[in-house]
Amino acid sequence: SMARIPAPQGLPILGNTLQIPSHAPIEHFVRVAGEYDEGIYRLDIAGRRIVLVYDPDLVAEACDETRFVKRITPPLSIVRDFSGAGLFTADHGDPLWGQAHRILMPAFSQRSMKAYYPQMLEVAERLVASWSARQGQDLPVADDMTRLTLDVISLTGFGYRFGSFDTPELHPFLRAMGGALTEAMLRNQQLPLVTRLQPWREESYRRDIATMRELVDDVIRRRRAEGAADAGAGGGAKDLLGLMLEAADPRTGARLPDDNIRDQVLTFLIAGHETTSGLLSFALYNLLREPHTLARAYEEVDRLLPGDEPPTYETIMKLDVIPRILEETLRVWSPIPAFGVNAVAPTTIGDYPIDAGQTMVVLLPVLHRHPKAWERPDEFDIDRWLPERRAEHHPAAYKPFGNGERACIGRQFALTEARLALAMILQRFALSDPDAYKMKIKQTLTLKPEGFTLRVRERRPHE
Ligand code: MNH
Repeated sequence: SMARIPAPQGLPILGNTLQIPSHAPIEHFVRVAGEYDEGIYRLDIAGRRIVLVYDPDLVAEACDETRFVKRITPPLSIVRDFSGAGLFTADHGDPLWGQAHRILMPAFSQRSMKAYYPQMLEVAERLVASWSARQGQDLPVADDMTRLTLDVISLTGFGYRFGSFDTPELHPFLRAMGGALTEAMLRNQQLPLVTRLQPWREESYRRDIATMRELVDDVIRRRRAEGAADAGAGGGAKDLLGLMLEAADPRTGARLPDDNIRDQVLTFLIAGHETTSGLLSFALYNLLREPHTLARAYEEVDRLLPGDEPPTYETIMKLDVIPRILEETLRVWSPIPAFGVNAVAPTTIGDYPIDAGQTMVVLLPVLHRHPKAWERPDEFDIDRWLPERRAEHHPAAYKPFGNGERACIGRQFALTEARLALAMILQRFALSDPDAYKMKIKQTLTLKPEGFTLRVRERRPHE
């Protein structure tokens, strides 16, 4: 027998639109989830119906790719205004997705991570040098992690230097990106009429998109001027941009059209840094609150990286405590808090009927702390990620990188970069948080801790 999907009461036409705080939609969705033990509920937002799922058994069904696929619906259809048919915002079945995916896959192999390592290290050294020069000051964690991750993806992917640690202000690209992502989030929850009533927003949205596009054109122009032969220090023609400009799709023989290359460059500039920055910021937040785990991390770093020498790729791959800190951080604070899939045909999940085309939103903060899947879900416990305990995990209760063929292509890249950055921070610095920061989430589609600062002191002061 069929059950009814529970739903909070809404208004005629507006549905639940007015109940959603415009700058904190995810916090609201999580709060509402607390009222529905069913693990599923629906909302009517700005004329669309979405079904949110967070019971691990129901999520397992929503992750069945024979019945649910990624369709570009809001907010991703809005992000498409600037990222076009880049990998993130390409529709299921778009041939450009397959072409770009096959061309770029080799750039995300383990071998490629090793090839990027010297450049990752170069940027991580800029971070620790910058922190060393600012000992005792309040360091803006999310801003500095953004400097690190933006410079890493642009250098390894495109041979392009932002030089983010050279200036006290963040690069204009970041302000434009923050503005555009925030606007996409707001438009997702607004009737188009309301957006149209505020024409200045359209104007600044267009300006932000133009700023990002100009940067992308500059990245591509520089590479074309250098020529592929001597491009980039660490990999040249084999980096993301080199592959896109040179390589043909192994299946169809087709090359990527120029406008798609621009969409991909912007996609990677955004997707390739924003979330990893959040991961590192949340990881540092967790470490300051978990002295026992922090001590274990220092013990590991002191054992594997005893002197002042920068870590090698091989050492980074030997780490065990730090990667588990990252995995547990992605459980309790997933930088991407939700992803969407759509039903290909009428179906059911659990006892609930689902219409063809229905958008399902997998709500990660609730899934990742669901008592059906996790013991003591609110505890930060890196030993959940010991090999012997992984097997006990519910197979659908952990999705920080999304699902199936549309899961994150940059997972290894992010985890390699984050291991390195955390290891170097802990090798060099004692951390403190004299203001005892209280978590305040800032959402611009992705999540970050807002206003989080920490202080550092060299562990082995140089004479
Ligand atoms: Mn990433 C897709 C999370 C780092 C490039 N990424 C996704 C999705 C999630 C995600 C979730 C699926 C979204 C959806 O289904 O709509 N990504 C992360 C997290 C981190 C991350 C939590 C860091 C931590 N991502 C990175 C990095 C890169 C990257 C680093 C690039 C170097 N991600 C992508 C791309 C996609 C994606 C590209 C789209 C993949 C596709 O659909 O083919």
